[in-house]
Amino acid sequence: MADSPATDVDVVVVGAGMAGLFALHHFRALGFSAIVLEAGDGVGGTWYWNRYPGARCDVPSLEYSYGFSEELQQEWEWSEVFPAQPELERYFNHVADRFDLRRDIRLNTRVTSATFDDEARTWAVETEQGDRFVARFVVMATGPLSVPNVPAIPGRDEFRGTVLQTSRWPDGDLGLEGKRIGLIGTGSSGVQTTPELAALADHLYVFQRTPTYTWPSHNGPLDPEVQEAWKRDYVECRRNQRRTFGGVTGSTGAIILAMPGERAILEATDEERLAMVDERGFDASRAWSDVARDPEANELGAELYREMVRRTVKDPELAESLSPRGFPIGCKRPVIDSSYFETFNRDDVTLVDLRKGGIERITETGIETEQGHFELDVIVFATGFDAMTGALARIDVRGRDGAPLRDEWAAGPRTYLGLQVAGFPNLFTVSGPGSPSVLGNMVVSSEHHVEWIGACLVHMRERGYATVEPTDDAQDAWVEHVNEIAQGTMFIAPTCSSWYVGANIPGKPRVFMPYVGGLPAYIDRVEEIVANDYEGFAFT
Ligand code: NA7
Repeated sequence: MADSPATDVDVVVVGAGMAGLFALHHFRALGFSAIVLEAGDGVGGTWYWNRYPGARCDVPSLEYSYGFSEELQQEWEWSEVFPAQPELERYFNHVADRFDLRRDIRLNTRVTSATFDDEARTWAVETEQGDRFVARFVVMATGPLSVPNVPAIPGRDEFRGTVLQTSRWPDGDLGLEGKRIGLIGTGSSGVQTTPELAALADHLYVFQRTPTYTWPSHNGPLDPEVQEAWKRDYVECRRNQRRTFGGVTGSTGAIILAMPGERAILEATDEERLAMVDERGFDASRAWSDVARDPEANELGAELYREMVRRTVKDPELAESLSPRGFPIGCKRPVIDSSYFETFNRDDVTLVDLRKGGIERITETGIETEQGHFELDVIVFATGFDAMTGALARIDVRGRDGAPLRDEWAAGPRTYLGLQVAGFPNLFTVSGPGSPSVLGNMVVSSEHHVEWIGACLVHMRERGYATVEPTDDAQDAWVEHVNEIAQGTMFIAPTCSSWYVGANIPGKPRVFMPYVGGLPAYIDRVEEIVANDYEGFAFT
Protein backbone atom coordinates (compact mmCIF):
# COMPACT_ATOMS: atom_id res chain seq x y z
CA MET A 1 0.00 0.00 0.00
CA ALA A 2 1.05 3.60 -0.52
CA ASP A 3 1.32 4.19 3.20
CA SER A 4 0.22 2.31 6.26
CA PRO A 5 -2.36 4.26 8.19
CA ALA A 6 -3.22 2.93 11.60
CA THR A 7 -6.11 0.52 11.20
CA ASP A 8 -7.65 -2.22 13.27
CA VAL A 9 -8.03 -4.45 10.27
CA ASP A 10 -7.58 -4.31 6.48
CA VAL A 11 -11.20 -5.05 5.63
CA VAL A 12 -14.47 -4.70 7.50
CA VAL A 13 -17.10 -6.95 5.96
CA VAL A 14 -20.69 -6.14 6.86
CA GLY A 15 -22.91 -9.24 6.95
CA ALA A 16 -22.25 -12.93 7.62
CA GLY A 17 -24.49 -14.29 4.90
CA MET A 18 -23.25 -16.28 1.95
CA ALA A 19 -21.22 -13.35 0.58
CA GLY A 20 -19.72 -12.24 3.89
CA LEU A 21 -18.63 -15.73 4.89
CA PHE A 22 -16.83 -16.32 1.63
CA ALA A 23 -15.35 -12.80 1.72
CA LEU A 24 -13.74 -13.46 5.09
CA HIS A 25 -12.27 -16.76 3.92
CA HIS A 26 -11.07 -15.34 0.63
CA PHE A 27 -9.52 -12.13 1.97
CA ARG A 28 -7.68 -14.09 4.64
CA ALA A 29 -6.31 -16.45 1.98
CA LEU A 30 -5.01 -13.43 0.08
CA GLY A 31 -3.19 -12.19 3.17
CA PHE A 32 -5.60 -9.45 4.31
CA SER A 33 -6.96 -9.23 7.82
CA ALA A 34 -10.73 -9.04 7.94
CA ILE A 35 -13.56 -8.89 10.43
CA VAL A 36 -17.22 -9.59 9.75
CA LEU A 37 -19.91 -7.62 11.59
CA GLU A 38 -23.29 -9.33 11.69
CA ALA A 39 -26.54 -8.08 13.20
CA GLY A 40 -27.99 -11.54 13.79
CA ASP A 41 -26.85 -14.01 16.41
CA GLY A 42 -26.03 -16.63 13.81
CA VAL A 43 -24.49 -16.90 10.34
CA GLY A 44 -26.24 -17.55 7.02
CA GLY A 45 -27.93 -14.21 6.31
CA THR A 46 -31.17 -14.87 4.46
CA TRP A 47 -31.09 -18.47 5.70
CA TYR A 48 -30.65 -17.38 9.26
CA TRP A 49 -33.51 -14.86 9.29
CA ASN A 50 -36.13 -16.48 7.04
CA ARG A 51 -36.95 -19.53 9.15
CA TYR A 52 -40.70 -19.46 8.57
CA PRO A 53 -42.46 -22.78 7.93
CA GLY A 54 -41.93 -23.71 4.28
CA ALA A 55 -38.95 -21.41 3.63
CA ARG A 56 -37.09 -22.89 0.72
CA CYS A 57 -34.60 -21.68 -1.87
CA ASP A 58 -35.84 -21.26 -5.44
CA VAL A 59 -32.46 -22.31 -6.90
CA PRO A 60 -31.48 -26.02 -6.82
CA SER A 61 -29.19 -27.00 -3.95
CA LEU A 62 -26.32 -28.24 -6.11
CA GLU A 63 -26.28 -24.90 -7.89
CA TYR A 64 -26.94 -22.79 -4.80
CA SER A 65 -23.69 -23.73 -3.11
CA TYR A 66 -20.13 -22.48 -3.05
CA GLY A 67 -17.67 -23.48 -5.73
CA PHE A 68 -14.59 -22.05 -4.04
CA SER A 69 -13.55 -25.25 -2.26
CA GLU A 70 -13.38 -28.64 -3.96
CA GLU A 71 -13.19 -30.34 -0.54
CA LEU A 72 -16.34 -28.59 0.62
CA GLN A 73 -18.36 -29.50 -2.45
CA GLN A 74 -17.15 -33.09 -2.31
CA GLU A 75 -17.96 -33.63 1.36
CA TRP A 76 -21.33 -31.86 1.56
CA GLU A 77 -24.41 -33.95 0.68
CA TRP A 78 -27.60 -32.20 -0.38
CA SER A 79 -30.84 -34.02 0.34
CA GLU A 80 -33.42 -32.27 -1.85
CA VAL A 81 -33.53 -30.72 -5.31
CA PHE A 82 -34.48 -27.36 -3.75
CA PRO A 83 -32.99 -26.92 -0.29
CA ALA A 84 -35.16 -25.91 2.66
CA GLN A 85 -34.08 -23.27 5.16
CA PRO A 86 -32.82 -25.69 7.88
CA GLU A 87 -30.51 -27.46 5.44
CA LEU A 88 -29.14 -24.16 4.13
CA GLU A 89 -28.59 -22.84 7.64
CA ARG A 90 -26.70 -26.05 8.50
CA TYR A 91 -24.62 -25.63 5.34
CA PHE A 92 -23.55 -22.07 6.14
CA ASN A 93 -22.78 -23.05 9.74
CA HIS A 94 -20.71 -25.93 8.45
CA VAL A 95 -18.80 -23.51 6.20
CA ALA A 96 -18.17 -21.18 9.16
CA ASP A 97 -16.71 -24.09 11.18
CA ARG A 98 -14.96 -25.85 8.32
CA PHE A 99 -12.95 -22.74 7.45
CA ASP A 100 -12.49 -21.51 11.01
CA LEU A 101 -14.38 -18.30 10.28
CA ARG A 102 -16.08 -17.71 13.63
CA ARG A 103 -13.09 -16.16 15.38
CA ASP A 104 -13.37 -13.14 13.06
CA ILE A 105 -17.16 -12.81 13.07
CA ARG A 106 -18.85 -10.49 15.55
CA LEU A 107 -22.47 -11.55 15.96
CA ASN A 108 -25.20 -9.35 17.42
CA THR A 109 -23.35 -6.36 16.01
CA ARG A 110 -25.39 -4.01 13.87
CA VAL A 111 -23.48 -1.45 11.81
CA THR A 112 -24.92 2.04 12.08
CA SER A 113 -22.39 4.16 10.18
CA ALA A 114 -19.37 3.99 7.90
CA THR A 115 -17.40 7.19 7.43
CA PHE A 116 -14.48 7.83 5.09
CA ASP A 117 -11.61 9.88 6.45
CA ASP A 118 -10.26 11.85 3.48
CA GLU A 119 -6.88 12.49 5.08
CA ALA A 120 -6.11 9.12 6.58
CA ARG A 121 -7.86 7.37 3.69
CA THR A 122 -9.49 4.94 6.05
CA TRP A 123 -13.04 4.02 6.96
CA ALA A 124 -14.45 4.18 10.47
CA VAL A 125 -17.27 1.70 10.96
CA GLU A 126 -19.47 2.15 14.02
CA THR A 127 -22.02 -0.20 15.52
CA GLU A 128 -25.16 0.04 17.59
CA GLN A 129 -23.27 -1.73 20.36
CA GLY A 130 -20.73 1.12 20.51
CA ASP A 131 -17.78 -0.51 18.72
CA ARG A 132 -15.62 1.40 16.27
CA PHE A 133 -13.42 -0.32 13.69
CA VAL A 134 -10.97 1.53 11.48
CA ALA A 135 -10.19 -0.22 8.20
CA ARG A 136 -8.74 0.41 4.76
CA PHE A 137 -11.67 -1.21 3.01
CA VAL A 138 -15.33 -1.80 3.67
CA VAL A 139 -17.21 -4.57 1.90
CA MET A 140 -20.98 -4.34 2.15
CA ALA A 141 -22.20 -7.93 2.02
CA THR A 142 -25.55 -6.75 3.33
CA GLY A 143 -27.79 -8.67 0.92
CA PRO A 144 -30.40 -7.38 -1.51
CA LEU A 145 -33.35 -8.80 0.44
CA SER A 146 -32.43 -8.31 4.06
CA VAL A 147 -34.53 -5.40 5.34
CA PRO A 148 -38.16 -6.36 6.01
CA ASN A 149 -40.92 -4.18 4.62
CA VAL A 150 -43.26 -3.54 7.52
CA PRO A 151 -46.38 -1.89 6.12
CA ALA A 152 -47.76 1.04 8.06
CA ILE A 153 -51.14 -0.53 8.83
CA PRO A 154 -52.75 1.37 11.70
CA GLY A 155 -53.33 -0.45 14.98
CA ARG A 156 -50.50 -2.96 14.74
CA ASP A 157 -49.48 -2.40 18.35
CA GLU A 158 -53.02 -2.88 19.60
CA PHE A 159 -53.25 -6.52 18.53
CA ARG A 160 -53.30 -8.74 21.62
CA GLY A 161 -52.29 -11.91 19.78
CA THR A 162 -48.95 -12.86 18.24
CA VAL A 163 -47.43 -10.81 15.40
CA LEU A 164 -44.83 -12.52 13.21
CA GLN A 165 -42.81 -11.45 10.17
CA THR A 166 -41.66 -14.23 7.84
CA SER A 167 -38.23 -12.64 7.44
CA ARG A 168 -37.71 -12.31 11.22
CA TRP A 169 -39.18 -15.64 12.27
CA PRO A 170 -38.27 -16.62 15.84
CA ASP A 171 -36.61 -19.92 16.61
CA GLY A 172 -38.46 -22.70 18.38
CA ASP A 173 -42.05 -23.81 18.77
CA LEU A 174 -44.43 -20.87 18.53
CA GLY A 175 -47.51 -22.87 19.39
CA LEU A 176 -49.32 -22.10 16.15
CA GLU A 177 -51.27 -25.35 16.18
CA GLY A 178 -54.99 -24.85 16.38
CA LYS A 179 -54.77 -21.06 16.09
CA ARG A 180 -56.63 -18.68 13.81
CA ILE A 181 -53.84 -17.31 11.64
CA GLY A 182 -54.01 -14.30 9.33
CA LEU A 183 -51.32 -14.17 6.66
CA ILE A 184 -50.74 -10.85 4.88
CA GLY A 185 -48.84 -11.09 1.58
CA THR A 186 -48.76 -13.56 -1.27
CA GLY A 187 -45.28 -13.12 -2.73
CA SER A 188 -42.74 -15.93 -2.56
CA SER A 189 -42.69 -16.03 1.25
CA GLY A 190 -46.48 -15.97 1.58
CA VAL A 191 -46.91 -18.62 -1.12
CA GLN A 192 -44.32 -20.92 0.48
CA THR A 193 -45.75 -20.66 3.96
CA THR A 194 -49.46 -20.92 3.03
CA PRO A 195 -49.66 -24.76 2.87
CA GLU A 196 -47.53 -25.09 6.02
CA LEU A 197 -49.58 -22.62 8.06
CA ALA A 198 -52.78 -24.21 6.77
CA ALA A 199 -51.60 -27.55 8.13
CA LEU A 200 -50.94 -26.02 11.56
CA ALA A 201 -53.84 -23.60 11.93
CA ASP A 202 -57.37 -24.09 13.10
CA HIS A 203 -58.17 -21.69 10.28
CA LEU A 204 -55.90 -19.78 7.92
CA TYR A 205 -56.97 -16.46 6.38
CA VAL A 206 -54.77 -15.34 3.48
CA PHE A 207 -55.02 -11.59 2.86
CA GLN A 208 -54.13 -11.13 -0.80
CA ARG A 209 -53.63 -7.74 -2.43
CA THR A 210 -52.23 -9.03 -5.73
CA PRO A 211 -52.45 -12.62 -7.02
CA THR A 212 -49.13 -14.24 -7.82
CA TYR A 213 -47.74 -16.20 -10.73
CA THR A 214 -46.29 -19.25 -9.01
CA TRP A 215 -45.23 -22.56 -10.50
CA PRO A 216 -45.05 -26.01 -8.88
CA SER A 217 -41.45 -26.61 -7.86
CA HIS A 218 -41.72 -30.38 -8.41
CA ASN A 219 -39.34 -30.57 -5.48
CA GLY A 220 -38.29 -33.95 -4.16
CA PRO A 221 -35.30 -35.93 -2.92
CA LEU A 222 -32.16 -35.22 -4.90
CA ASP A 223 -31.28 -38.12 -7.19
CA PRO A 224 -27.97 -39.55 -5.87
CA GLU A 225 -26.80 -40.07 -9.44
CA VAL A 226 -27.30 -36.40 -10.27
CA GLN A 227 -25.34 -35.43 -7.15
CA GLU A 228 -22.59 -37.89 -8.10
CA ALA A 229 -22.43 -36.48 -11.62
CA TRP A 230 -21.92 -32.98 -10.21
CA LYS A 231 -19.28 -34.24 -7.81
CA ARG A 232 -17.42 -35.92 -10.65
CA ASP A 233 -17.21 -32.69 -12.56
CA TYR A 234 -17.75 -29.72 -10.31
CA VAL A 235 -15.13 -27.66 -12.10
CA GLU A 236 -17.05 -27.84 -15.35
CA CYS A 237 -20.42 -27.35 -13.60
CA ARG A 238 -19.20 -24.19 -11.90
CA ARG A 239 -17.74 -22.92 -15.18
CA ASN A 240 -21.06 -23.57 -16.90
CA GLN A 241 -22.92 -21.64 -14.21
CA ARG A 242 -20.91 -18.54 -14.98
CA ARG A 243 -21.62 -19.04 -18.68
CA THR A 244 -25.39 -19.29 -18.10
CA PHE A 245 -27.68 -16.26 -18.07
CA GLY A 246 -28.93 -16.62 -14.48
CA GLY A 247 -26.07 -18.68 -13.08
CA VAL A 248 -28.23 -21.80 -13.04
CA THR A 249 -27.37 -24.53 -15.56
CA GLY A 250 -30.55 -26.55 -15.06
CA SER A 251 -28.66 -29.85 -14.98
CA THR A 252 -29.80 -30.88 -11.52
CA GLY A 253 -33.11 -32.53 -12.23
CA ALA A 254 -35.10 -29.37 -11.46
CA ILE A 255 -37.91 -29.67 -13.98
CA ILE A 256 -39.01 -26.07 -13.58
CA LEU A 257 -35.83 -24.82 -15.20
CA ALA A 258 -36.57 -26.63 -18.42
CA MET A 259 -39.65 -24.53 -19.07
CA PRO A 260 -39.22 -22.29 -22.11
CA GLY A 261 -39.77 -24.25 -25.33
CA GLU A 262 -38.90 -23.72 -28.98
CA ARG A 263 -42.39 -22.98 -30.32
CA ALA A 264 -44.03 -19.56 -30.40
CA ILE A 265 -47.39 -19.39 -28.65
CA LEU A 266 -48.47 -16.77 -31.17
CA GLU A 267 -48.15 -19.41 -33.90
CA ALA A 268 -50.02 -22.13 -32.00
CA THR A 269 -53.76 -22.82 -32.35
CA ASP A 270 -56.13 -22.68 -29.36
CA GLU A 271 -56.27 -26.48 -29.38
CA GLU A 272 -52.48 -26.73 -29.32
CA ARG A 273 -52.26 -24.29 -26.43
CA LEU A 274 -54.80 -26.21 -24.38
CA ALA A 275 -53.08 -29.47 -25.26
CA MET A 276 -49.96 -27.96 -23.71
CA VAL A 277 -51.92 -27.30 -20.50
CA ASP A 278 -53.09 -30.94 -20.49
CA GLU A 279 -49.52 -32.05 -20.88
CA ARG A 280 -47.57 -29.64 -18.69
CA GLY A 281 -50.00 -28.01 -16.29
CA PHE A 282 -48.90 -24.64 -14.94
CA ASP A 283 -45.60 -24.92 -16.82
CA ALA A 284 -47.58 -24.63 -20.09
CA SER A 285 -47.79 -20.87 -19.52
CA ARG A 286 -44.07 -20.46 -20.07
CA ALA A 287 -43.41 -23.38 -22.41
CA TRP A 288 -43.00 -21.10 -25.42
CA SER A 289 -40.24 -19.14 -27.06
CA ASP A 290 -42.04 -15.78 -27.18
CA VAL A 291 -43.78 -15.42 -23.78
CA ALA A 292 -40.79 -13.77 -22.13
CA ARG A 293 -40.37 -11.06 -24.74
CA ASP A 294 -43.65 -10.35 -26.56
CA PRO A 295 -46.50 -8.73 -24.57
CA GLU A 296 -49.21 -10.35 -26.72
CA ALA A 297 -47.60 -13.79 -26.36
CA ASN A 298 -47.20 -13.13 -22.66
CA GLU A 299 -50.91 -12.49 -22.25
CA LEU A 300 -51.69 -15.75 -24.08
CA GLY A 301 -49.32 -17.54 -21.69
CA ALA A 302 -51.05 -15.82 -18.76
CA GLU A 303 -54.40 -17.12 -20.01
CA LEU A 304 -53.04 -20.68 -19.96
CA TYR A 305 -51.87 -19.99 -16.44
CA ARG A 306 -55.35 -18.86 -15.40
CA GLU A 307 -56.81 -21.94 -17.08
CA MET A 308 -54.67 -24.05 -14.73
CA VAL A 309 -55.81 -22.04 -11.69
CA ARG A 310 -59.40 -22.77 -12.73
CA ARG A 311 -58.60 -26.45 -13.15
CA THR A 312 -56.93 -26.60 -9.71
CA VAL A 313 -59.16 -24.46 -7.51
CA LYS A 314 -62.65 -25.93 -7.21
CA ASP A 315 -64.65 -22.76 -6.45
CA PRO A 316 -64.78 -20.66 -9.68
CA GLU A 317 -65.04 -17.33 -7.84
CA LEU A 318 -62.08 -18.22 -5.65
CA ALA A 319 -60.14 -19.32 -8.74
CA GLU A 320 -60.79 -15.93 -10.32
CA SER A 321 -59.62 -14.15 -7.17
CA LEU A 322 -56.39 -16.17 -7.25
CA SER A 323 -55.76 -15.53 -10.96
CA PRO A 324 -53.19 -12.87 -11.79
CA ARG A 325 -54.31 -10.35 -14.39
CA GLY A 326 -53.14 -7.06 -15.79
CA PHE A 327 -49.39 -7.55 -15.43
CA PRO A 328 -47.11 -9.84 -17.39
CA ILE A 329 -45.55 -13.14 -16.44
CA GLY A 330 -41.90 -12.51 -15.70
CA CYS A 331 -42.09 -8.92 -14.49
CA LYS A 332 -41.63 -10.18 -10.95
CA ARG A 333 -39.26 -12.89 -9.82
CA PRO A 334 -41.01 -16.21 -10.56
CA VAL A 335 -42.27 -17.92 -7.44
CA ILE A 336 -42.16 -21.69 -7.02
CA ASP A 337 -44.40 -23.58 -4.65
CA SER A 338 -45.61 -26.88 -3.26
CA SER A 339 -49.41 -27.28 -3.48
CA TYR A 340 -50.18 -23.57 -3.13
CA PHE A 341 -53.43 -23.45 -5.11
CA GLU A 342 -54.57 -26.84 -3.83
CA THR A 343 -54.41 -25.44 -0.28
CA PHE A 344 -57.31 -23.10 -1.08
CA ASN A 345 -59.57 -26.12 -1.60
CA ARG A 346 -59.36 -26.81 2.14
CA ASP A 347 -62.40 -25.85 4.23
CA ASP A 348 -60.15 -24.35 6.88
CA VAL A 349 -58.47 -21.89 4.48
CA THR A 350 -60.07 -18.62 3.39
CA LEU A 351 -58.74 -16.20 0.81
CA VAL A 352 -59.49 -12.59 1.63
CA ASP A 353 -59.30 -10.84 -1.74
CA LEU A 354 -58.34 -7.32 -0.72
CA ARG A 355 -59.33 -5.95 -4.12
CA LYS A 356 -62.89 -6.46 -2.92
CA GLY A 357 -62.22 -4.35 0.16
CA GLY A 358 -58.84 -3.50 1.65
CA ILE A 359 -57.36 -3.67 5.12
CA GLU A 360 -58.44 -0.71 7.25
CA ARG A 361 -56.68 -1.41 10.51
CA ILE A 362 -55.46 -4.01 12.93
CA THR A 363 -57.60 -4.29 16.02
CA GLU A 364 -57.06 -5.89 19.43
CA THR A 365 -58.53 -9.14 18.13
CA GLY A 366 -57.84 -9.27 14.42
CA ILE A 367 -57.90 -7.41 11.10
CA GLU A 368 -60.60 -4.95 10.11
CA THR A 369 -61.22 -4.77 6.36
CA GLU A 370 -63.76 -3.03 4.19
CA GLN A 371 -65.33 -6.50 3.88
CA GLY A 372 -65.64 -7.05 7.61
CA HIS A 373 -63.63 -8.04 10.66
CA PHE A 374 -61.54 -11.22 10.88
CA GLU A 375 -60.95 -12.59 14.39
CA LEU A 376 -57.37 -13.87 14.72
CA ASP A 377 -54.89 -15.23 17.25
CA VAL A 378 -51.82 -14.72 15.06
CA ILE A 379 -50.95 -12.25 12.28
CA VAL A 380 -48.11 -13.16 9.95
CA PHE A 381 -46.60 -10.47 7.75
CA ALA A 382 -45.10 -11.86 4.53
CA THR A 383 -44.85 -8.38 3.10
CA GLY A 384 -41.43 -8.49 1.48
CA PHE A 385 -38.34 -6.33 1.67
CA ASP A 386 -36.96 -2.88 1.06
CA ALA A 387 -34.96 -4.56 -1.68
CA MET A 388 -31.46 -3.89 -3.02
CA THR A 389 -30.90 -0.50 -1.40
CA GLY A 390 -32.68 -0.97 1.95
CA ALA A 391 -29.72 -2.24 3.95
CA LEU A 392 -27.34 0.51 2.82
CA ALA A 393 -30.01 3.17 3.30
CA ARG A 394 -30.16 2.19 6.96
CA ILE A 395 -26.43 2.68 7.49
CA ASP A 396 -25.15 6.25 7.56
CA VAL A 397 -22.52 5.84 4.83
CA ARG A 398 -20.40 8.92 4.18
CA GLY A 399 -17.79 9.15 1.47
CA ARG A 400 -15.46 11.93 0.36
CA ASP A 401 -16.14 15.30 2.05
CA GLY A 402 -18.70 13.62 4.30
CA ALA A 403 -21.15 13.16 1.42
CA PRO A 404 -24.00 10.83 2.49
CA LEU A 405 -24.73 7.85 0.25
CA ARG A 406 -28.42 8.42 0.99
CA ASP A 407 -28.21 11.74 -0.89
CA GLU A 408 -26.22 10.25 -3.77
CA TRP A 409 -28.90 7.60 -4.18
CA ALA A 410 -31.92 9.79 -3.45
CA ALA A 411 -33.22 9.36 -7.01
CA GLY A 412 -32.22 5.68 -7.19
CA PRO A 413 -28.97 3.77 -6.78
CA ARG A 414 -25.97 4.69 -8.96
CA THR A 415 -22.99 2.36 -9.09
CA TYR A 416 -20.24 1.21 -11.40
CA LEU A 417 -20.84 -2.50 -12.11
CA GLY A 418 -22.78 -2.86 -8.86
CA LEU A 419 -19.37 -2.99 -7.19
CA GLN A 420 -18.46 0.57 -6.27
CA VAL A 421 -19.89 4.07 -6.01
CA ALA A 422 -18.08 7.22 -7.21
CA GLY A 423 -17.10 9.36 -4.23
CA PHE A 424 -16.89 6.38 -1.89
CA PRO A 425 -13.31 5.13 -2.21
CA ASN A 426 -12.47 1.62 -1.01
CA LEU A 427 -16.13 0.84 -0.36
CA PHE A 428 -17.41 -2.21 -2.22
CA THR A 429 -20.89 -3.66 -2.56
CA VAL A 430 -21.35 -7.38 -3.16
CA SER A 431 -24.16 -8.00 -5.65
CA GLY A 432 -25.05 -4.34 -5.53
CA PRO A 433 -27.64 -2.60 -7.70
CA GLY A 434 -26.38 -2.46 -11.28
CA SER A 435 -25.13 -6.07 -11.20
CA PRO A 436 -27.06 -9.25 -12.12
CA SER A 437 -27.50 -10.28 -8.45
CA VAL A 438 -31.21 -10.94 -7.76
CA LEU A 439 -31.95 -11.87 -11.37
CA GLY A 440 -30.12 -15.12 -10.91
CA ASN A 441 -28.16 -17.33 -8.59
CA MET A 442 -26.93 -15.20 -5.70
CA VAL A 443 -24.15 -17.62 -4.73
CA VAL A 444 -22.57 -17.49 -8.17
CA SER A 445 -22.87 -13.69 -8.35
CA SER A 446 -21.55 -13.22 -4.84
CA GLU A 447 -18.54 -15.49 -5.33
CA HIS A 448 -17.72 -13.67 -8.54
CA HIS A 449 -17.90 -10.28 -6.82
CA VAL A 450 -15.86 -11.32 -3.80
CA GLU A 451 -13.18 -12.77 -6.07
CA TRP A 452 -13.17 -9.54 -8.06
CA ILE A 453 -12.81 -7.42 -4.92
CA GLY A 454 -9.99 -9.67 -3.67
CA ALA A 455 -8.15 -9.34 -6.99
CA CYS A 456 -8.57 -5.56 -6.87
CA LEU A 457 -7.11 -5.43 -3.35
CA VAL A 458 -4.14 -7.51 -4.49
CA HIS A 459 -3.70 -5.22 -7.53
CA MET A 460 -3.58 -2.23 -5.18
CA ARG A 461 -1.13 -3.90 -2.82
CA GLU A 462 1.19 -4.79 -5.67
CA ARG A 463 1.18 -1.27 -7.09
CA GLY A 464 1.14 0.62 -3.82
CA TYR A 465 -2.26 2.26 -4.34
CA ALA A 466 -4.15 3.64 -1.35
CA THR A 467 -7.62 4.12 -2.83
CA VAL A 468 -9.86 2.96 -5.65
CA GLU A 469 -13.19 4.34 -6.81
CA PRO A 470 -15.01 4.68 -10.12
CA THR A 471 -14.88 7.86 -12.17
CA ASP A 472 -18.12 9.80 -12.50
CA ASP A 473 -18.07 9.25 -16.26
CA ALA A 474 -17.70 5.49 -15.98
CA GLN A 475 -20.48 5.32 -13.42
CA ASP A 476 -22.82 7.50 -15.50
CA ALA A 477 -22.19 5.36 -18.58
CA TRP A 478 -22.81 2.14 -16.64
CA VAL A 479 -26.07 3.40 -15.12
CA GLU A 480 -27.20 4.44 -18.60
CA HIS A 481 -26.26 1.03 -20.00
CA VAL A 482 -28.14 -0.79 -17.21
CA ASN A 483 -31.24 1.29 -17.99
CA GLU A 484 -30.88 0.87 -21.73
CA ILE A 485 -30.76 -2.92 -21.76
CA ALA A 486 -33.81 -3.13 -19.49
CA GLN A 487 -35.92 -1.35 -22.12
CA GLY A 488 -38.46 -3.61 -23.78
CA THR A 489 -38.22 -6.30 -21.10
CA MET A 490 -41.15 -7.42 -18.95
CA PHE A 491 -39.34 -6.12 -15.88
CA ILE A 492 -40.16 -2.52 -16.62
CA ALA A 493 -43.67 -2.99 -17.99
CA PRO A 494 -45.66 0.02 -16.69
CA THR A 495 -48.25 -2.42 -15.31
CA CYS A 496 -45.65 -4.12 -13.14
CA SER A 497 -45.19 -3.10 -9.51
CA SER A 498 -42.26 -5.20 -8.38
CA TRP A 499 -39.56 -4.83 -5.76
CA TYR A 500 -37.05 -4.87 -8.66
CA VAL A 501 -38.21 -1.30 -9.34
CA GLY A 502 -38.83 -0.39 -5.69
CA ALA A 503 -42.59 -0.15 -6.29
CA ASN A 504 -43.41 -2.06 -3.08
CA ILE A 505 -42.03 0.67 -0.82
CA PRO A 506 -44.05 3.89 -0.57
CA GLY A 507 -42.00 6.88 -1.71
CA LYS A 508 -39.11 4.85 -3.15
CA PRO A 509 -38.00 6.13 -6.57
CA ARG A 510 -39.17 3.84 -9.36
CA VAL A 511 -35.89 2.68 -10.85
CA PHE A 512 -35.10 -0.75 -12.25
CA MET A 513 -32.08 -1.77 -10.20
CA PRO A 514 -30.50 -5.03 -11.44
CA TYR A 515 -28.39 -5.57 -14.57
CA VAL A 516 -30.53 -7.52 -17.00
CA GLY A 517 -27.90 -8.56 -19.55
CA GLY A 518 -27.13 -11.87 -17.84
CA LEU A 519 -24.08 -13.19 -16.06
CA PRO A 520 -21.93 -14.11 -19.10
CA ALA A 521 -22.19 -10.63 -20.64
CA TYR A 522 -21.63 -9.05 -17.25
CA ILE A 523 -18.61 -11.20 -16.39
CA ASP A 524 -17.10 -10.62 -19.84
CA ARG A 525 -17.47 -6.86 -19.43
CA VAL A 526 -15.93 -6.91 -15.96
CA GLU A 527 -12.99 -8.96 -17.24
CA GLU A 528 -12.53 -6.62 -20.17
CA ILE A 529 -12.45 -3.66 -17.79
CA VAL A 530 -9.74 -5.29 -15.68
CA ALA A 531 -7.75 -6.22 -18.80
CA ASN A 532 -7.95 -2.56 -19.85
CA ASP A 533 -6.09 -1.64 -16.68
CA TYR A 534 -9.24 -1.25 -14.59
CA GLU A 535 -10.90 1.06 -17.10
CA GLY A 536 -13.26 3.47 -15.35
CA PHE A 537 -11.64 3.06 -11.94
CA ALA A 538 -9.36 5.75 -10.52
CA PHE A 539 -6.55 4.71 -8.18
CA THR A 540 -4.50 7.00 -5.96
P1 NA7 B 1 -42.70 -9.86 -2.08
O1 NA7 B 1 -42.51 -10.66 -3.30
O2 NA7 B 1 -42.35 -8.42 -2.14
O3 NA7 B 1 -44.21 -10.04 -1.61
C1 NA7 B 1 -44.78 -9.24 -0.62
C2 NA7 B 1 -46.25 -9.49 -0.56
O4 NA7 B 1 -46.82 -8.69 0.47
C3 NA7 B 1 -46.99 -9.11 -1.84
O5 NA7 B 1 -48.01 -10.03 -2.05
C4 NA7 B 1 -47.56 -7.74 -1.48
O6 NA7 B 1 -48.68 -7.38 -2.23
C5 NA7 B 1 -47.90 -7.94 -0.05
N1 NA7 B 1 -48.05 -6.70 0.69
C6 NA7 B 1 -47.09 -5.77 0.95
N2 NA7 B 1 -47.62 -4.76 1.67
C7 NA7 B 1 -48.92 -5.07 1.87
C8 NA7 B 1 -49.99 -4.42 2.53
N3 NA7 B 1 -49.80 -3.25 3.13
N4 NA7 B 1 -51.20 -5.01 2.53
C9 NA7 B 1 -51.39 -6.18 1.91
N5 NA7 B 1 -50.41 -6.86 1.26
C10 NA7 B 1 -49.19 -6.30 1.24
O7 NA7 B 1 -41.86 -10.46 -0.86
P2 NA7 B 1 -41.49 -11.97 -0.52
O8 NA7 B 1 -40.82 -11.99 0.79
O9 NA7 B 1 -42.66 -12.83 -0.69
O10 NA7 B 1 -40.47 -12.37 -1.64
C11 NA7 B 1 -39.32 -11.56 -1.91
C12 NA7 B 1 -38.29 -12.35 -2.64
O11 NA7 B 1 -37.65 -13.23 -1.72
C13 NA7 B 1 -38.78 -13.25 -3.71
O12 NA7 B 1 -38.91 -12.62 -4.94
C14 NA7 B 1 -37.74 -14.35 -3.77
O13 NA7 B 1 -36.67 -13.97 -4.58
C15 NA7 B 1 -37.26 -14.42 -2.37
P3 NA7 B 1 -48.51 -6.52 -3.62
O14 NA7 B 1 -47.99 -7.52 -4.61
O15 NA7 B 1 -47.51 -5.43 -3.32
O16 NA7 B 1 -49.85 -6.03 -3.92
